[in-house]
Amino acid sequence: LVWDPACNLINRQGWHAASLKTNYSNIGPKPGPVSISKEVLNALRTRKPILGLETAIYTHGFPKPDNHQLALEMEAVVRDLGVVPATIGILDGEIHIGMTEEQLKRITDSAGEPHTHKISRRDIAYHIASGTQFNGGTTIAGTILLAESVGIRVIATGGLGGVHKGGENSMDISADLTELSRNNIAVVTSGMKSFLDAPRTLEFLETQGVFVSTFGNKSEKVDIPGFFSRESGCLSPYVVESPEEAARIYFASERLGLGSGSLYFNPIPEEYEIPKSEMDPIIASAVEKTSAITGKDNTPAVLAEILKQTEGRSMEANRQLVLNNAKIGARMSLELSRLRY
Ligand code: PSU
Ligand code: MN
Repeated sequence: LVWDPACNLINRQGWHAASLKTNYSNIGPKPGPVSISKEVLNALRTRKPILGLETAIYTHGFPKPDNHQLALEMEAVVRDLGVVPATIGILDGEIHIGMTEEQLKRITDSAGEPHTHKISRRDIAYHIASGTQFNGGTTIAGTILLAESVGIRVIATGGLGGVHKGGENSMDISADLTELSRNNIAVVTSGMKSFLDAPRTLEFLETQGVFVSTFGNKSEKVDIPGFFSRESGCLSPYVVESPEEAARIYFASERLGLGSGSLYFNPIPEEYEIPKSEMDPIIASAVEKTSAITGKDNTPAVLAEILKQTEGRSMEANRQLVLNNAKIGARMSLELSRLRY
């Protein structure tokens, strides 16, 4: 990141980003596609801790109007801990890093509309080149790459994409995994649902050099979590005991210049857990019913079917775990600031 004389932020790719559009005349002939909110820009300048937040969960995970409520709550829990939230997504063809309340309302309101798309790495350029046509909820992959491009290093999310069951034939492997491997970033998530192939996902992440850990007690064997349930039947390669320890691990990777990311699985709080034995048949049936839907539409279709089959019960679990992840991510970001400066 460099600062031009007009105090605007320019990232490695040469995008410039300004919160004040009137400043564009000072920094180049054309405005860039990234708009950083005043609050986030100020936090970057003054080295305040920031936490990046994804938006695919609002556009393709949670139904209206709960998605809007959740977006507000996510920002509130982060702010309560003294960290600046940076909700990341696309509105009217423009990338936003940090959204105002009005912008959060607009992106959550546009969930389910035909011009609101799910955005991963491969989708971004098209949606920016198409003028003001599209809104976009960024997946973990999309959020990682945009956060990293402006220097945001910790993001909190709900569920991670992975290698789909039968992925050895279909080759359906979420770009979340490759994006984790190519950016120096720390991601907090509550695991992947059992419609994914957890062992193959772990193998893939190992090959890609991604550090994988789960919050828990080092003296016990700890599973990577299964999203709605704390167990997955699959042991976590590493166990970390606190957000502060997680921040130290991430900070070491940054100082080493590894250039690859790290994952911190945070199991759903016990009181909100839906047992694996209860979720597994529902998920199996959801996968079966949506098997004809391929590509990027598959994950949202499975999620919608699970919501239907749990009669909305999965939603409260999802809400609680993602809010908890925001808290843990915020504490990591606080500690990272302390370690760095
Ligand atoms: N799993 C969930 N909830 C979600 C997602 C996955 O339980 O909201 C979203 C996340 O944004 C994740 C994306 O990054 O789906 C993965 O999609 P795909 O499998 O198409 O890569
Ligand atoms: Mn996929």
